[in-house]
Amino acid sequence: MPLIQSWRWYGPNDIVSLADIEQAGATGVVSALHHIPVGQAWPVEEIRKRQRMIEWDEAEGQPRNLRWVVVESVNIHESIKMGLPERDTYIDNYNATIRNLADCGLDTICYNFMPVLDWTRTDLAYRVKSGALALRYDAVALSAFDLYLLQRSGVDEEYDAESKAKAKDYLESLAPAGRQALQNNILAGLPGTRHVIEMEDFRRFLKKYEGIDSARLKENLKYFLEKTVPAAEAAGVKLCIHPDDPPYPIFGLPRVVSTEEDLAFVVNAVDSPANGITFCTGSLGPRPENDLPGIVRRLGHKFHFVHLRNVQRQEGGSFFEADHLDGSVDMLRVAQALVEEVKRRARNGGDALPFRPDHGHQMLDDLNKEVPFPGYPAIGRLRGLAELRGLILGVAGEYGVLKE
Ligand code: CS2
Ligand code: MN
Repeated sequence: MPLIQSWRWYGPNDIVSLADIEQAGATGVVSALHHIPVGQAWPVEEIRKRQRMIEWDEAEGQPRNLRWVVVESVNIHESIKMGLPERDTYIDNYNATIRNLADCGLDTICYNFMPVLDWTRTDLAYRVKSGALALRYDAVALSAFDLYLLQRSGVDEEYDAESKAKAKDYLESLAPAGRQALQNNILAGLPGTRHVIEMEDFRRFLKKYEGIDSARLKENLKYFLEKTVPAAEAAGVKLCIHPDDPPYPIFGLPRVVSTEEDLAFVVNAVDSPANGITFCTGSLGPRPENDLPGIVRRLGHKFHFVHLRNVQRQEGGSFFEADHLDGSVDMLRVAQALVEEVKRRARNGGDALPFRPDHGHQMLDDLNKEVPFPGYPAIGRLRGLAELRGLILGVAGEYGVLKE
């Protein structure tokens, strides 16, 4: 198999078991220590504990056919994104985590640089044609929240009269429970936790970011890279930044990892094999001008990790998560470009490239379950992985050669 098939596992609280992951056909596991507060160094013992859990089958007394291949994510403390004086302490902690992971043999670390929120959606149970449930981002719903529930300072000048009218109509169409659900959906975007940010805390964070524009955020990202990439390179670790989701500023917060130009800025900020990219088609996909196969061709040599997911673009910047081989992302051409990239690596002795199905629909029996982590039910991802595996093998002309 040209790319390593991997699967995100949230740890012992995940309703999908390691045995399930083996049955799904993945050999790589993507995991993180979500219980350690952002900013603290990850202790070696904790890392080893998780690694053993993943790789060693206690009941059978033998190794599993799974390896912890990517750490997703080691999150970045807000003071680093904001460029506060205490950032250096947090950067030291980050470097300690890098070294500790390296000591355990873990060499790929994914992170993102989105202020305050991670991915953001307005609907976590949007019914698609098949009857399955998907995550959706509705730009009108987001503006309704922004204008009339959050009531962010200065928000009034940011929307034109037409958008305000649409947002108002939308809000009025919602019952009180619907408004609450909208708020929860938007403020629940931290993968691996069930934590929903309180409105007041969110307002406080937004206030702290006043005066931080995209130029400043980029400077802060560069500063972070200048201090961490050398540590990563020395430890033999590859850092790989995950793009913004959605790939444009929201709530007045800048986002600076949304386009090919942004990705080029990151890799040029510090030129090192330790400074790379997590290529996520679902995050870059909502912007039609993002030429995904072209990005693979031009920047693929900097990829350390790949997320494959589709989005169906809708009017005005809205989108929903479509089936992996359906929607606006041309997954065939992306797969072709990725296969070219891994063939190039094979010729030059480069590293293997892990990918995972990023999100999946809630479908079949999973509709009867409570899925604790939105976007991460078993069956929709199993379907996604199976389709992507077939596509990649077909494109590579390796159908039937299921070897890593
Ligand atoms: C993930 C991201 O669930 C997802 O969409 O791809 O949340 C990703 O884990 C982080 O942004 C990476 O730091
Ligand atoms: Mn992703």
